[in-house]
Amino acid sequence: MKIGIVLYPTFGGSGVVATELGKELALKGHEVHFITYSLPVRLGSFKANIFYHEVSVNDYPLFDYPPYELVLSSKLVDVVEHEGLDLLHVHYAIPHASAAYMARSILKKKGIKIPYITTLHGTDITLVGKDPSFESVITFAINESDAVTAVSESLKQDTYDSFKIDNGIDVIPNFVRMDRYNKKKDMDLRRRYAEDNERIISHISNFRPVKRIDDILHVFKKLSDEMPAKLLLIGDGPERYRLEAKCRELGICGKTKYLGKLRDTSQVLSISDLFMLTSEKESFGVSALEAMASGVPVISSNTGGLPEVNIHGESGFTSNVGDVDDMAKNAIYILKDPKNIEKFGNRAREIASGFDISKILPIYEKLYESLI
Ligand code: GMT
Repeated sequence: MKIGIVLYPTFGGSGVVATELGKELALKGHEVHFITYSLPVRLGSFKANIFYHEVSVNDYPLFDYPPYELVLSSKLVDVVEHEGLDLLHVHYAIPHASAAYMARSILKKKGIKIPYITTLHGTDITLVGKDPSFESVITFAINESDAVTAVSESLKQDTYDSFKIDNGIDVIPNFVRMDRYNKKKDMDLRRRYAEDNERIISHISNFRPVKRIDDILHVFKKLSDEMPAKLLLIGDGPERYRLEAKCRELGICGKTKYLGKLRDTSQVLSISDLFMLTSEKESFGVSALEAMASGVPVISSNTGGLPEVNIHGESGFTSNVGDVDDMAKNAIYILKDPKNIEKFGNRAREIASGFDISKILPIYEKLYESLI
């Protein structure tokens, strides 16, 4: 099949999932065309069957707001027509679903039929989408989609609760490549960050307020009062300055390291003893799944789709949003006993293997085939 993938090319979860999906489809022999405004960060170097079409918006003095969605729609028309695509798969409803709707309508006038699939990722529904200034367009573009998928049962329900949707929604969970997360613990790397007797706790995100990283700092303060530990924060974003100030306030700066944005997180996960994700909202939590695939137990909030990934009492523990006492209690329980780290870690990897790409890719392929 010839598949057009529209995505945000950044470190955000939806972009990562869309890029990894495209790479896997290409490996299986499909022709994949990424259509977005810059090279997707996870795309890496040249790969067979993969093509990239850049959407660049010219800046005219008249425009206070350059019309990205219109330029994207025109680009979709162009690529579908000239590359002979079979379908468009758009990740993140805003503005990709409405751009795909526009492109499909234009192409219909030209006698070309192109279905579009919209994959909902989370904030396009739970945060941004709920903004009344987007609502009617989102509802329309979702309802018009030839197929709609959501990355968790929880997100599917949120979508039905928040919008007037009369279209079906298939849940196709996010995935992981297990073989990429089976790295052996590199002791030299580990010793760069921690002494042998210290536990390593890690977190990966885009440092937005919805991640509630303050809670991680509070939990870390409590657990590091009880045992030697280091906290590794991977990623970057708007909360960074405030978090650094918070670290100073809590007196944990010497034990906290900011590693910045990493393209490949498998190494740092391989040296972690515990992963934390304490979000206010989280439709799925790909970073938690990647930690689990690395055999790392997870302490998370129980919001959104997180309990569908991090199974309470098995791969780690889930707590109510903001309940830092409960999170700290659970983290200490796991970290105090190396046997617990191993037991929860092994189960985490086992659960993650249920989300291996080999299980999820055929579901997408089947959906594509049903539409073309
Ligand atoms: O989590 C973010 O802030 C990024 C966001 C995105 O849109 O890229 O991630 C969302 O999509 C990911 C991939 O499906 C999910 O794993 C994340 O849980 C989801 N984020 C939220 O729901 C907050």
